[in-house]
Amino acid sequence: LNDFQGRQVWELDPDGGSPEELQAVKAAQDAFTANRLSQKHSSDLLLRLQCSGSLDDPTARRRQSGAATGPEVTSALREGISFYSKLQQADGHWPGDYGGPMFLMPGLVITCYVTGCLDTVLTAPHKAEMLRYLKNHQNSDGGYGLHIEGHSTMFGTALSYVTMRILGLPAEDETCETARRWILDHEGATHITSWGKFWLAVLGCYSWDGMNPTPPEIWMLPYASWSGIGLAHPGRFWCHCRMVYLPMSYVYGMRGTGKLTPLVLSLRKELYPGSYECINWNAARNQCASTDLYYPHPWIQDVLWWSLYKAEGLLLGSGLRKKALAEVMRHVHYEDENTRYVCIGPVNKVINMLCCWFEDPDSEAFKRHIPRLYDFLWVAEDGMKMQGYNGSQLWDTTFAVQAICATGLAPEFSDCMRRAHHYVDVTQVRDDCPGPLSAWYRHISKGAWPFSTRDHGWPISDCSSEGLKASLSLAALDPAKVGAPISDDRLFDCVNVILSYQNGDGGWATYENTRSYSALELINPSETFGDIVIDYSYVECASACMTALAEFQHKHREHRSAEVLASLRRGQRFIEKQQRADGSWYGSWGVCFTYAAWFGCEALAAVGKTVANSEAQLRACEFLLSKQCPDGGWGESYLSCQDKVYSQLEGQKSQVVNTAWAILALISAGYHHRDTKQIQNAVRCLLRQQLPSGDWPQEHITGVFNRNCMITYANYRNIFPIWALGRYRVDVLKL
Ligand code: LAN
Repeated sequence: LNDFQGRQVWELDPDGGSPEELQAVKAAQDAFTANRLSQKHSSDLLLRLQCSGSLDDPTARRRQSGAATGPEVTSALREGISFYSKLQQADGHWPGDYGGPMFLMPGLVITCYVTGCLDTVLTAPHKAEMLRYLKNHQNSDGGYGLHIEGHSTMFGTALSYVTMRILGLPAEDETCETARRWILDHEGATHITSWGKFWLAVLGCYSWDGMNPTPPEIWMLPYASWSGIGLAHPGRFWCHCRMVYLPMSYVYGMRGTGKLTPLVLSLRKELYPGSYECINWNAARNQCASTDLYYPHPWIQDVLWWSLYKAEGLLLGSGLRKKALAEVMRHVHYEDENTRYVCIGPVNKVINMLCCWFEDPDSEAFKRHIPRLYDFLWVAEDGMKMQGYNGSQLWDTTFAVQAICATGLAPEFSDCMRRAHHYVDVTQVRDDCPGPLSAWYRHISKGAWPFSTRDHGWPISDCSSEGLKASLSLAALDPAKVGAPISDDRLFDCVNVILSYQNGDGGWATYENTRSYSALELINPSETFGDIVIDYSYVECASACMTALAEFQHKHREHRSAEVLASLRRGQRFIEKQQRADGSWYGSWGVCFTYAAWFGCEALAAVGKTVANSEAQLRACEFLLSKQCPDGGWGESYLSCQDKVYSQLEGQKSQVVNTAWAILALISAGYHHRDTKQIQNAVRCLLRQQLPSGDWPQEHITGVFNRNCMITYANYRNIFPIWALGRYRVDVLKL
């Protein structure tokens, strides 16, 4: 792993690795393949081997029965932190596997194939590792899920199938054969979701007539809200939705399709039960396999898409279309240039690249996209995957800093803290994007922190807040050892960003303010993702912003104090309103109710609420305690996210990450002043799970987005046990 200021690029080192290390890699790869149907999660062993020099026996535990005494907890923490500090890179960030979704790599491979750069971008080892990944993540029924733990879907299966074929597997290969059987048994690839239709159309094995329109002309609608229609302007969409449909509307609007190669012609035969020529494309527009359907189209979409479908006859090739396409490309270039060609996410990254190629195959813009493809690739023992972002560098680093500081042992790890400080320092965004911001539908960025790297640079409410909290924690350490604190004016800029992000409902959304009404969700055409159209207020984002403001106010009483106080009061009301009758909060970005409980309790604690003076805190704790497993921990299934009800893992098996979140929630609510028995049981559970090296095992997937798609946070298994044990050590054991 070659890294610089958070940029992560895996390169093949032909002379790398001792014979023992190479053998360990091979053994880890084989073990994954042998267990792939029961253990779908890689443990990021390539990284851990590279950094720590050896691999643990994942079945061996550090101690048989951990007693939650001071010396036991402290030594578990020392071992946990020293192991984890070995994974830190020289630039100060913690890298880690950020894979999980199965629909991303196909976009990259199809884009490279269509633009003719497949063999220059992907070397033979890249392709071999990608194929290893695809073979490993096939479900037992032959299909592929939306994400690595999910049931088979047409979206996952048809796209993975096409990817394997492009990467060189013959149709007769057994993996291909079983996947193809799944596709044909489920009525063929016309039943893929709309984003899948898009990729197949780009490749040339699906007709543009079978796609509901995404006309670029929507960018020319008036934006102002008094015009009514302005409330549906794409500039008001959630930035991820906006930035995906932007380049998609360009490719759709010009019907961008690659060359009809023999492979493409053959795929036309392989993907459908009948003949390609006889497909009814108009009917195919609205076909979607029941396995894929998470958000079915409301009837209003049928009316809307039908009208636009008819309008396409007039728009295609018109002067208006030309103008709209040019306008869209201005925004594509702006996004490319302001993210240094990383782009906001893995979907628009490759569609933007495709747009640049369709606009001009010899363009500088297209060439600049290529080196940034590698920023999204990650390799682990399950193979090479495309990640959900260019990494989670800043996010993990700010959590790691806060976790280690919470243990009271940070002075023993001052080298580690100094490096982390450096990363937090260089990753803060120091300027806004070029203006006028409103013309580009952008929020301010000056003073914010992004999720991954400075190069990426999109500001986020809760990443800014975690960046601010980490900076405050670091400022409390010895500057001679960890470096001079970030200056006050830079912290003030961050506070300014956080305050600017608060919504009318008192909550905070992700990258921007909420810009329109939730009724817009009626036009969410994705079928498989929920709540993508606008940026909503979230408990997690609100909590992060509130705790950051409260901590900031502690140290800087004088700065904008009236505004900060008013903001905290409005935030408190939002958090209380979001709490369900049973005391729980629904988590949108982690699994799920245990994740949100941590945020909910922390937010209330930030405004002085504990179980001693708050009904809401007490109900939150009682909810959590009602879900504690017999082994003392918590084990929540990802099904909680899609079903929106608490879902226990089979066999009531607990997970270290859920357990740690629950402990953090209970302690922040002050539950330990009432009773410590349940918390102690949970702490013992974390101690028992620790591996001899100080690591914790990788268990089920812990991240989520848009209700239905899961994403891996490989660092969480280190960060949260350390954080929870640390708070137990300081707040409960008073060490
Ligand atoms: C992320 C990753 C980080 C995450 C947190 C900061 C943890 C969260 O608190 C706020 C939302 C945010 C920023 C987030 C939003 C959705 C993202 C960007 C992702 C989960 C990473 C990948 C995902 C993105 C939408 C994937 C591409 C798929 C689409 C449907 C466009």
